[in-house]
Amino acid sequence: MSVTTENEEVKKRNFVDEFEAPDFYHLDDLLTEEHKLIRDSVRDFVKKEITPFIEDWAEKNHFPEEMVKKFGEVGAFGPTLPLEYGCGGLDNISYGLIMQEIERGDSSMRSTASVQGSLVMFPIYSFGSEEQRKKYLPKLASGEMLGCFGLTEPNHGSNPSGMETHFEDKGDHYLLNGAKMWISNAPQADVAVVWAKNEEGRIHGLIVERGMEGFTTPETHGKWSLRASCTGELVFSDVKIPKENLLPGMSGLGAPLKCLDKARYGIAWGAVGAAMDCYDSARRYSLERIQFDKPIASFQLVQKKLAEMLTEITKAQLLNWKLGVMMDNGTARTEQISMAKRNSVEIALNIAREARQIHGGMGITGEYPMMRHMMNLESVVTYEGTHDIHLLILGANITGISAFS
Ligand code: TGC
Ligand code: FAD
Repeated sequence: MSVTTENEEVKKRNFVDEFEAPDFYHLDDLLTEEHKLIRDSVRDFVKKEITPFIEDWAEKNHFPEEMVKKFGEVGAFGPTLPLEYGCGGLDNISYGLIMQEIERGDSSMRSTASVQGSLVMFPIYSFGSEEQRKKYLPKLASGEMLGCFGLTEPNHGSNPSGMETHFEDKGDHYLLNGAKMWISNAPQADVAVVWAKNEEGRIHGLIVERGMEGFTTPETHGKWSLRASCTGELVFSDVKIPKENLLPGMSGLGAPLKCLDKARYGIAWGAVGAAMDCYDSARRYSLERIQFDKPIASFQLVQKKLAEMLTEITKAQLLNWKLGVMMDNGTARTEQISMAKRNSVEIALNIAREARQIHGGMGITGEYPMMRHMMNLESVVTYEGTHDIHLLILGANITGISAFS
């Protein structure tokens, strides 16, 4: 995107990605050499493959399909799943750092990666048969296949237990009917992990493949958010599902919620990446922009904004790191993940707004990333459990009283 402005210097500077990550409390001291290597290689990848193009993709509402293979090459899909399936075999801190760096580039790109890794590969690995793992995981890890995750329905968003999508046992196959809505990657996906009820009303995961008769994926148009991600519906009209496509390992709402734990953890890191990008842009702009014969960085009100942004980023980085340690030793609870997802998205949205203000009028243009991050974060604050749903998950844990039932 190009904006008509006389300030050619500011324009020229922004053709180069000058991002410098804030690390005020030396989080690097808590990372291993391998963590830093992974983080730095994904950071370089984002500077080369995402930030030079993202404004254009977002402006044109374009999902760059070629990124799917590239994400596979950089190891962004299923990084914590075992090497034997072509995955990364990494720990959860590495996974978090990868999500942070990708979302520093753009939330749409992180969405593509986290849906594939945490919501498609993770359930196939955790609840799938060995045949299903071998059939799908290597192709999903390499980006040869793209997947999507169908939980939300037109009438059931925050309350997925009410889902209407259902399947019947027809002897040698299942017959699937219903519809899912707001599904990331759907229009381009080769394969969908779909949650549906059986005749007894028990929720199961089914693997639905593109090309199955009666299965369509209409695209959702008119989004002002996540414009470089494709979103759509999944429509099932008497779709015959082979019996071997049912995920045998777990049933009940707990199964998709387990996947959401993994994905929400990734979002907690990712949203901090978006916040870091906005903060860094504001810091650099404030040092260059002269008003009243001084850099605007010299004004106390601008310094206050920057100091508060850095404080919130630092707190969130430390929260995420500790949560990652708990994910790795198996002690992280859903409520702790809710707190981190909720906190990261809230601080990122606030920081995007404050950073936008520091850029003055220039802040509303595609020359700078804040408006794009801000619009993206309006989806991030809604999907994978809205801000208020996460508050109520915390509230139920604090009081022992669920606000849902
Ligand atoms: P509730 O009664 O609390 O729980 C139902 C059953 O599930 C069990 N459970 C869990 N099991 C494993 N892991 C977890 N984290 C679990 N949390 C709960 C629970 O023990 C119970 O088991 P059982 O055996 O007793 O039946 O369920 P509820 O109906 O009251 O709902 C709870 C609520 C509202 C918190 C939950 O449904 C929720 O999280 N709603 C938000 C929906 C949501 O997050 N949707 C996300 C859709 S996917 C998406 O947005 C992808 S965007 C991706 C991108 O582009 O990046
Ligand atoms: P609703 O549930 O209708 O909520 C509307 C409002 O009511 C919210 O503010 C909510 O907090 C509030 N509310 C609801 N219940 C309560 C309550 N008990 N107490 C207080 N307030 C309440 N879903 C998938 O399955 N797969 C995907 O890949 C996927 N990708 C998405 C991509 C995008 C861009 C978007 C926007 C959404 C995506 N979703 C996906 C769906 C997403 O998870 C839902 O939008 C989200 O869970 C909220 O559901 P809803 O939109 O139906 O809102």
